[in-house]
Amino acid sequence: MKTITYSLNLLRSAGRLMLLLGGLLCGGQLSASAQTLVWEENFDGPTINPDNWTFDFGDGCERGNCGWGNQELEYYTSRPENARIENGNLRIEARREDFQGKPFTSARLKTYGRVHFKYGTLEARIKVPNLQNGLWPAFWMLGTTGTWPASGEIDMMEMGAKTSYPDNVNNWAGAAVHWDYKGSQADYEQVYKSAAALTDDYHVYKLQWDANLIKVFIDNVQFFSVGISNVAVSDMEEFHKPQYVLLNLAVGGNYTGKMNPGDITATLPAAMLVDYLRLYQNPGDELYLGKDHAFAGDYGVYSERPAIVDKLVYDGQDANLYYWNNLTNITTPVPVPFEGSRCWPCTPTAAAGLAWEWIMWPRIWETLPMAR
Ligand SMILES: [Ca+2]
Ligand SMILES: [Ca+2]
Repeated sequence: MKTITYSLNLLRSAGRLMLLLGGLLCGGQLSASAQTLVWEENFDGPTINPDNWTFDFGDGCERGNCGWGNQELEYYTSRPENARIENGNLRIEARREDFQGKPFTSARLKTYGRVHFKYGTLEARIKVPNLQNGLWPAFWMLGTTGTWPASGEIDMMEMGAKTSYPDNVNNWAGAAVHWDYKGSQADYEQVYKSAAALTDDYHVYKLQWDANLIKVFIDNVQFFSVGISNVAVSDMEEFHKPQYVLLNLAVGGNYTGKMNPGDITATLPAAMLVDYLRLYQNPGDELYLGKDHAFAGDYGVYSERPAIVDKLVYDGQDANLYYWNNLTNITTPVPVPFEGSRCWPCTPTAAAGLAWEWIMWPRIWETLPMAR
């Protein structure tokens, strides 16, 4: 699920890096049975758990990346129409509807800020819809640091590739890694071809990731492997840093080759169902759970006078809540806005009484549109 498209594709266009990687691709065994279940999401609550998930919104233009770098045709929302819990599943639903200037809606969920990990075995039980024509479901990961592709990307499952049309689109699944190789985008992909349509039922898509190898399986059949240990040669330091998980159902775009709304002939609404995710790790593997780093207590916008009528409503899904300061550039987790000299002092010792309010108020006025 590339987020940005570059013209240079080292692995697909030339043998140079392929040869380089050839020496890195090898067997090797991970001992999944020795690993411990450290995180799971069964989607069995009444609503999507904000401890585990947040959303990407819009068509990508909001972050200067229209079409999410792939000329996708959907607008992502967090509305129940596009993402909800149903019968113990996460249901991501693509719909045909005009919304904010786009002809389709869908959802893209991620564990950013909630669940980050380095190394482990991650499996997800997923059922994808009939993809013909134009749907693009994905179960994938991005690095928590760096700008793509230097953030690193691991795709455990993508379906709907243009190369699988017209006859095999429901039978092909791809896995891939994308990274920065000495200043240029590098990609490596392998495809799983199933005799039966993968869209007929649930399948377990699994990543095994350790310091030596990234491997991907469907129903315990391995179809992808890449060696990552020789960082000096492969420039794959990206894959030795924590990543977070994404789940989405895109409509159209470069991967599918369906670039126009009229090309999308799939029956809609269409749903990608996720029964569960489970993460197993060895001792020493990194795991960051956002809920373990949450601060206790009450938070809000306070004033000594007058009383604030409007309230800041934080639901954990549609908004991010940041602490601003002008003293320290907060680097973990990133990105956290750092206001530098543009932020007035607002520590308890900076002022008292009326002066406190004078100092606080302009900053709040500027940063909270709902207060106007
Ligand atoms: Ca790199
Ligand atoms: Ca479930």
